Amino acid sequence: MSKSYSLKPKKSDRFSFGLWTIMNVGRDPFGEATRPPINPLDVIVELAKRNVYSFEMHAEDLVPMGSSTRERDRLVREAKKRMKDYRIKCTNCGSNCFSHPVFKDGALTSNDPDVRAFAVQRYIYAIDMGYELGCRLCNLWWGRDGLEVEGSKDAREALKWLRECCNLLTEYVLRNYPDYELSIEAKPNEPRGDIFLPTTGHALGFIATLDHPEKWGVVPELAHVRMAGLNSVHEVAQALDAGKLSGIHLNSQKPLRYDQDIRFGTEDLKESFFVVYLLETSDYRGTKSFDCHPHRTEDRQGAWDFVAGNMRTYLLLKEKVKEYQQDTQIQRILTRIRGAQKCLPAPEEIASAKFDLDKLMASRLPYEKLDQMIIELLLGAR
Ligand code: XUL
Ligand code: MN
Repeated sequence: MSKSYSLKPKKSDRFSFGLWTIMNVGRDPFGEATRPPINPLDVIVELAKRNVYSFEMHAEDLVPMGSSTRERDRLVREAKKRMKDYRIKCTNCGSNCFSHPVFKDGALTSNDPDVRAFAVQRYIYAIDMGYELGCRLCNLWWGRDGLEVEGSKDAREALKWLRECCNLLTEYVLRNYPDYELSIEAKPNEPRGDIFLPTTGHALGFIATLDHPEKWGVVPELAHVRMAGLNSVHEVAQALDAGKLSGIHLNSQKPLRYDQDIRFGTEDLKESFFVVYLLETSDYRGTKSFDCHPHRTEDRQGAWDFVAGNMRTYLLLKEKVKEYQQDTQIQRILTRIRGAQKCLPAPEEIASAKFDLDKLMASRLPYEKLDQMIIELLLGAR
């Protein structure tokens, strides 16, 4: 079946993995680690060997919090050497402002201004490190910025604090690295009961209120969308429509559950297909980054099977996109359904127009047929 499919990842596919996805040791809230730890420098090399284009990281994935400047410089030097020797880039360097207990009640929205300032300092640290590694994006996932006890924070105040911190980071970037960009990765909950700005749409609305909205984009994550029971295709489409898709986190998730972060495509094949369709048919030129982790039943080798599987599924779906575009029956139905698209006339003309509702109601929309064709295409039956 895969005879004519090209399923070997190429640098030009622009695949990416978070260092943290491979460094994941299988720990969950109810169980200890099931895999031995792996050094981030080794992850960089192993990803590169598999033709992965880039990695994403939190500064703390490479340089643990509390490291000396000397140790930081050594690790950054070592990372740069491997990146050059093995040809792999860093395309996002954020900060882990969620693991350390100082962030137990939030980072950029802690009620304590010193904690908020410390979080800004951590993001600045990440931006400096990213720049040194040739990266030009700092993606903010503010996992601790939320609450469980509604009265514990004033939600309007929290938004003000987020805005203040985002503006400070923009100011820093504009002064020091004008070509650097920032982005927001939204998530509805976990680890907090509720996280502020729970969806990409919320983030886009918020970005419009910043001092320099043009410096900010969004990084939708498919699993985060599905955790809220929403449609990941539409979320990515809105980011593209706004010209703000800075990156994407591809993975999979059973809807309305805890954050499962499973291998791309496994739980939501049709939605994944349409996300690939969007990415491949738009002017998006960013990375296709996988943010998930191997099942905790896997050992270290299993983590590399997981890496290969994510990329292979994407490439398969990309082949399916080609087949979808070349399928004359599917395209004929699409033309019939969408063919009558035209701009609406002036509102005054609309206001006085006569509509033949019987005729409008009578038109058949062959969605049963279309959907079955898509299913059969994905199942390899067309
Ligand atoms: C958490 C999540 C993070 C961010 C990076 O759900 O997606 O791993 O992508 O901080
Ligand atoms: Mn993510």
